[in-house]
Amino acid sequence: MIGIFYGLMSTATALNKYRNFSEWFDKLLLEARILDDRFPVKGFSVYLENGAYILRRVREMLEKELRETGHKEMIFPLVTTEELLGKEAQHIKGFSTEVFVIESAGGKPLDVKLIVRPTSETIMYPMFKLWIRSHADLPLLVHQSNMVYRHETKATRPLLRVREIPWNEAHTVHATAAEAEQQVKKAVEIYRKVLDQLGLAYLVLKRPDFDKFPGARYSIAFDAWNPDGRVNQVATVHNLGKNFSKVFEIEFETRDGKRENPHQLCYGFGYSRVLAALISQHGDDRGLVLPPVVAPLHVVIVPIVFKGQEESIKQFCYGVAERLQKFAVKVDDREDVTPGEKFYYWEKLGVPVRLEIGPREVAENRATLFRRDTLEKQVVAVEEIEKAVETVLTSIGQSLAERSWRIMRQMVVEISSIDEVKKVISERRIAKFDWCGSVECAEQLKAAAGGELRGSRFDELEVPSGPCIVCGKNAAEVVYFARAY
Ligand code: PR8
Repeated sequence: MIGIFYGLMSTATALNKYRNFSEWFDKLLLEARILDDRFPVKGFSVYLENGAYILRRVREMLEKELRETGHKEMIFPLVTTEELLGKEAQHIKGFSTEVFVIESAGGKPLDVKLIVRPTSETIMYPMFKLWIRSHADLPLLVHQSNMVYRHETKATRPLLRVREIPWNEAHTVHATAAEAEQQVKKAVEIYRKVLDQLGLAYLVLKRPDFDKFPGARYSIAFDAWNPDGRVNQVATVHNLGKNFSKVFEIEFETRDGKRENPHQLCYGFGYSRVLAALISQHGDDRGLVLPPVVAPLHVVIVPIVFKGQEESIKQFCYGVAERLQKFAVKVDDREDVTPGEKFYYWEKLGVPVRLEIGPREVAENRATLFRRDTLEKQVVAVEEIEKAVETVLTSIGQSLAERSWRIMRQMVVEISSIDEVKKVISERRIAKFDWCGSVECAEQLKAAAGGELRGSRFDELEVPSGPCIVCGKNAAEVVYFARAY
């Protein structure tokens, strides 16, 4: 099975994303100007120009969806306090070991220690208490893109597990449980829409009870596949029920004059993890392969100059660039770099389309068009260049998505015994099986196979066909099991 993935290798000597994922990923981050992880504080890194650009594009795409579905953008403070963080018992339990605390300022101890937000429930909800009075104030839908800070105890990994986390967090408040349930579905659709535009493939899973967000009633998560078989949780949607509204004393007057605590949701979209998924799902041994929607540059034109014709070829290239103004286009006319080196450089950066133009193309009024995803070339007449580029960019977006979903399906293996789970995990894939729902069975599997029970499909009903593969008792659900970041 792994052969299917290895089959995608393009060169024998290059680092391979399936075989040497970590080295491939780390090297590419720096070489493709995504991120420099050498900042001397663990878990904190520098986003270089391409990484920052892609993050901004993804953020714009998500914020557009949030805006259009009625979420208001606000900006809340960076800090909370021990008292606020401690209000919800499970929440403090989940985060107390991970928070950064500011204990002094100006050389003097602070009277009230400040806690740098690990997430903003305890910062927003005291304000929601002030703002919400009656059913007319509901629903309240708020979001912000920001950085949150968690002193992660698991090994940090660039983009995938960081301590300074760029994300979007949305928080909503509803009058009824049914409306809150509806909002869970809407939030899932918003995230799905953005991830689909990026061509990413993922499983939408309802996490088992023992793995829900601290303080939530239940949690839904998007697990994107990664070439090393460890899933990458790119986003989550949590139904908080009344857990927080009770302790933060958020109340509203119902239509019939009663006072009630509202229902709440919070959901988060991890920008750095989405960036990691874009790189690792679409990239290949030559470097990044970017979906056009996030590519800083769509088309690079490389003149193949011959002695005596330098000027005419360059001029021709600029003429072609002129016709491609609606795209992000660049003529790479550096003189001290060979065309081969330019190809290598722009392929590494994942530019979706390259146009090669030499004396022959000039003579025939054509360009040779190379597409980064399939590495195929075609010859295009200059008069048709704009349309051809447009068609190829659309096709790249679609075929990247198709390829990602194909690999996602290939990675999941249905199995019926503990031994098979071990085998599937050691082959860097995702196991799917029937489970009784008990924590003991999940723990036994974790100890045996080294992965985690990620939950059951939220978006599709899957009914068990046999007993629990661990204890042999009646199975309650069909679950997915994988190693995870
Ligand atoms: C919440 N509260 O906090 P969540 N490195 C990279 N990405 C991360 C990391 C990390 N260390 N930790 C989390 N993420 C809720 C919802 C407000 C918003 C990303 O939820 O703890 C992951 O993609 O599940 C994760 O799914 C998302 O943030 C939300 O974090």
